[in-house]
Parts: sequence; structure tokens; C-alpha cells
Amino acid sequence: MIFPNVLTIFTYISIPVLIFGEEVCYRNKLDNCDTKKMPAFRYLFYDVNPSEGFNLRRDVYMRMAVLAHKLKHSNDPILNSFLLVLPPWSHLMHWGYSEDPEQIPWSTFFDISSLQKFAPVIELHEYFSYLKNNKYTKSILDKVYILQHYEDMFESGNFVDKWSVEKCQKPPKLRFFHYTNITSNNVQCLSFHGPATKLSEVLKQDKSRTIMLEHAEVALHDMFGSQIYWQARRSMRFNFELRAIANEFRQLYLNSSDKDDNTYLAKDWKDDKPKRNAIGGPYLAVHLRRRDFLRGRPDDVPDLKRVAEQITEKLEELELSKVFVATDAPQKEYDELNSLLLPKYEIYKYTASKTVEKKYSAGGVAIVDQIICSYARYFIGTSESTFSFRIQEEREILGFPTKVTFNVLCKDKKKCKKPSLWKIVY
Ligand SMILES: Nc1nc2c(ncn2[C@@H]2O[C@H](COP(=O)(O)OP(=O)(O)O)[C@@H](O)[C@H]2O)c(=O)[nH]1
Ligand SMILES: *[C@@H]1O[C@H](CO)[C@@H](O)[C@H](O)[C@H]1NC(C)=O
Ligand SMILES: *[C@@H]1O[C@H](CO)[C@@H](O)[C@H](O)[C@H]1NC(C)=O
Ligand SMILES: [Mg+2]
Repeated sequence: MIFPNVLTIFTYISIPVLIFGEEVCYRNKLDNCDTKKMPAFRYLFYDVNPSEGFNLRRDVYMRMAVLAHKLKHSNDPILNSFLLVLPPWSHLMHWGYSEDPEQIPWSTFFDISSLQKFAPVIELHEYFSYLKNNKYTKSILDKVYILQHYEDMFESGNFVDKWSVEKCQKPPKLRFFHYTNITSNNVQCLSFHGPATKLSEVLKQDKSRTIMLEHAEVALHDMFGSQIYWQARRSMRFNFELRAIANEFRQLYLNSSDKDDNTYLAKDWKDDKPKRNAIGGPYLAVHLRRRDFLRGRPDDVPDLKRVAEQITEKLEELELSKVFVATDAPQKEYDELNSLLLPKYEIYKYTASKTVEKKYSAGGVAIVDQIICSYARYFIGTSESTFSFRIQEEREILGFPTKVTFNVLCKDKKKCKKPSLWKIVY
């Protein structure tokens, strides 16, 4: 399996120069720099509240990627030398884990060269390699900002964008990415309200070469659903092999191919053209979110009998016989749903081989589920699930008419929330 060369970033960013030490060496002021050393970048690290799931983390990435994209295009040498360091995936709540952190790099799930066509990103292990090449045995971050919400914001109703270094609301955590060899002697709490790009004000006044932002989810989108949001989103192409696994499943069980379904994408997301004529494979796809949603959102999640009714109704209306179900439900619940459907309907579920599961973890399996849902003729998601949101976005990128995408399972017919419609912008 060939993975994209993550070092291609150096062909795409003009090469400045670096000195390790207190001072940052900027590319416009090369005279102060030792030109024989490594490229001089500033490094922006970030992490997200540990309890957040994979698909909200993808959303936080987009906010940080938009920030990194804007920094890179800034004329200010203090700002345009930043690289965004991708936080490895460890201990995700839904993925079932043991003591040792998994430290899964982003290349396991995403096509790094695609990400790099939008924002200057590198993996943490690459950063480690730079350090090692320079005989460093640990990483001491120059500055850590722990983002926190203003405490009085909601009471005062004062939602002006602002930031200030303040007293920490919680004792700061001094462990980063589950590594023991990353530390910092300079940790501050940053009360923050505003879009992620406002963090450039913080990064401008702080000359540190390595800066970590903890709880990056506190920073918001500049404009959710804007053109730049969609560029960041389109750059998040999945890893090639995961796409190939999903395509094989479509072909083998669902008689679905890009040629018949009119779901071709350009090789490079930058060449994607606006379109609304995707047909999709001859199957209905349902994302059925269960487990913690059953407890956490009892008013949104229907029982399996209602789910079976809605599937049947839609298959009849679309004159289809196949339904693909992506779900986190235990096998027992899936079997029950299956038994509630008439035998004339065929129900499909993706089950990963041991090899795929080992190589890609629960995260990769979930991505294959998401991809298969993306190519269906009609999609029904689960209300308020970020897993479903990401599928809807993927379908916008593939060019489906909105009415076959923005649908959710209903608790009952009278209490049916319509999902928000986030149309793609080019
Ligand atoms: N394989 C698979 N996993 C799922 C599915 N739905 C949820 N999950 C798992 O549960 C997690 C849900 O968390 P998250 O990504 O935060 O989405 P949300 O909680 O639905 O908003 C996913 O990351 C998956 O690990 C599904 O349809 N298929
Ligand atoms: C920190 O530890 C990890 C895991 O042991 C290792 O892979 C990495 O290279 C180390 N970083 C440095 C800078 O030595
Ligand atoms: C698969 O799809 C093609 C194209 O729509 C169609 O001609 C063919 O009959 C289908 N095959 C099966 C087995 O349904
Ligand atoms: Mg979640």
C-alpha cells in the first residue's frame, strides 16, 4: 500500500530557515539565521477535549485548517511561517481502547497530500523526526495556551469577540497527546470567544516558535458553511485504501459504481466542479446512531420498529429493494431490525475483516460505513449526529440533489425535526 508522501509539503511552501533556540528565525530576515540548519517554521499544535468523538474532531480540524490557511497567506512573516501539527488519534471514547495510547497518524484515515493543498499541515511523528535529526530527545513547547470560555458570557449575554490571558478555570493538564516526552514550562489559560482566525492576534503577539492550543474546540468557525469552510472540507479526502474498500463493497453487494451512479470526483479536489446530477447507487442508506444517543437523546432516536417502518416506506417510494445500514448498534439490535423488515428487502451492513480492523481500527471501519452511505441514491441520517453531518457534506461534494441527502429518522411522525440544510458553496 502506498501512502502519500507527507514530506511533499516542502515542495509547496517556500523554504525559510531555522535556528533552534529562543529566537524565531523568519524567512524575510535570513541574515540572522544559520542557513545550514533546518527549514524555519513555527509550529502550531492543537488538541481537543478528550471526550469529543471523531466527527466533531474533524470539525475542529476544519477551524484550525482555516486558521492555518489564512496564516500561510498572510504577508506578515511572524504569521506566515506556521505549520499546523496534526494531533494523533488516541483513546477515542467510542473506539474501545486499552491502556496504551494508539497514536494513530492522520494518514491512516486521510490523504495528507490533499489536506496540504489547503493548509500547511504535518504529522506529529514528522515533527519528532526533525527533533531527532537534531539530537533532541524531548520536545519542550515554548508556550501552551489552554483555551476556555469566558465564565460570565452566557449570563451577561455579551458575545463580543475577545480574548485575554486569565486565571485557569480548571487545573491545567500537563500531558500532551499521551506522550511523556512533550512538556512545557510556560502554560497559560486563554479565555476566548470568537472564530479560530482571531487566534492569529494571539499568535502575532507571541513570538514563541512552538505553540500549543489545548481545547481548540472553544474557537469557532469563521463562518460555518462559507466558501472557505467547503474548501477545507473538500480537502479532507479519505485515505485511498479506505475508499477502495468501500468501492469494492459497493460494487460487490450494491451494484454501485461511479460510472453508473454519476459520482466521479476530480483527482484533485481543487478541480471539483459544482454539480447536482449525482444519481447514486441503487440502494437506500441509513445511518442509525444508537448506544449513547439512546440515553443522551431519547426524544430524537426512534425505536427499531419505527426505523423499520421508515425504511420500508422509503424503499417502496424509491422502488428499491436494498438498504445499507451503518450503525454503532450491537449485533443484537441489528438482527432485530433485520427481522422487522420483510424478506423481500435485502439489508446490508459492512463487516470489516480482521486485517482491515487491525490496520485501520474502529475509526477506519466507521469511515468505510460513511463512504458507502455517501454514494447511496437516498440517505437518511440520525438527527444531531456529527457522523451523519459529515456524510451529508460528502454527498454535497459528490453533487447530489439536496432532497436525497438532508433527511433524518423520526422519533414519530408528529415529532419530526427537519435537519438543517448546509449546501455546498464553491
Ligand atoms: N462503524 C460505525 N461506527 C459508528 C457509526 N455510528 C457511530 N459510530 C461510532 O461512534 C462514534 C460516534 O461519535 P462521533 O463521531 O462523535 O459522532 P456523533 O456522536 O454521532 O455525533 C464514531 O466515531 C464511530 O466510532 C456507524 O454507523 N458505523
Ligand atoms: C517521544 O516518544 C515517542 C514514543 O516513545 C517517540 O516515538 C518520539 O520520537 C519521541 N520524541 C522525541 C523528540 O524524542
Ligand atoms: C447493475 O446495474 C446496471 C446499471 O444500472 C444494470 O444494467 C444491471 O442490470 C444491474 N445488475 C443487477 C444484477 O442488478
Ligand atoms: Mg459525538
